[in-house]
Amino acid sequence: PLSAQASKQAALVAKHPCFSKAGHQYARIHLPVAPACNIQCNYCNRKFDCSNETRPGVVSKLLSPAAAVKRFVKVKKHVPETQVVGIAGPGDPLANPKATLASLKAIEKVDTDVHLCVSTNGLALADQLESLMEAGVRHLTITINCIDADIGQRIYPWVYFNQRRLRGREAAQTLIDRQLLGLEAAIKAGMLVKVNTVLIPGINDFHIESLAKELGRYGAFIHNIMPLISDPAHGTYFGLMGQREPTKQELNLAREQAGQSMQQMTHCQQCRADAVGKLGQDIDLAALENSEPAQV
Ligand code: CLF
Ligand code: SF4
Repeated sequence: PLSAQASKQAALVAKHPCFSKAGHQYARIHLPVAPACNIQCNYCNRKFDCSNETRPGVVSKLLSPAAAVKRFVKVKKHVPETQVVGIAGPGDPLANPKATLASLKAIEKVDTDVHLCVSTNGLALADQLESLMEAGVRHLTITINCIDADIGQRIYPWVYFNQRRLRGREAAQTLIDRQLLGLEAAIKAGMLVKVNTVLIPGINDFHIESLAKELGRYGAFIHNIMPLISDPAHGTYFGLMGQREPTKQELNLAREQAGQSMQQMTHCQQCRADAVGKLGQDIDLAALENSEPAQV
């Protein structure tokens, strides 16, 4: 028989398309309510969506919390399988705590069944965890690309923390410390935590195995290793620096190495911050928005 904790976890996993392949018949909606970010990643171009969770290259239109709830109500009517509401950008949800929390709370009011999900770089997580728990968030993603500041300083040019813009090793160490603090606290609080890692050849590929070991030690639920998208056409810093993307073989190898200590997610679609629908079967929002107005 499952323990109370384990059966609670199983229920959380079953209806989430990202946390288990079995959840593929369910859909998610991302609410693009969070424009600002508190760090800079070399794989991000702030003109586009957050590469935390999103493929760069397409701008998503920001929504106010009120407009976001209207969109949810409309989408839920057309796609009743919508079981998860996620906030994943286009910046960092926790760098926009007002809009993020207002949206989550408003969703709870119109639908108490839907699962709330947040994706963050983790810098502000320890400070925001209580509010997230209070809002009913139980699914969390933290993007952790390394736990070594020498590697981190090649990924993050700056981190804005405690009213100071940090650079170099100090920036990376601060981010890593905050990510691990937040990871530990979130797991302790009972959240189901996924960790996303962007695989960057020559930068963190040799470090994935030890990273995964540490994530396993902390008790993270699942690990999602995503290939870097560095097409210069997207204008990311890595693209401009000539950083290449990993090959399929390199991605498989990293997943195999990390798989020794962490359950691997291999069906990620690197969604936009305004993605809607089942994974890999995104819905045409424009067509939906032009249909009849939502009743709220
Ligand atoms: Fe969205 Fe992310 Fe929640 Fe899923 S996406 S906030 S955990 S509801 Fe999923 Fe999309 Fe991959 Fe993210 S397929 S990019 S892992
Ligand atoms: Fe861009 Fe996301 Fe990194 Fe912020 S955390 S810089 S939005 S990829």
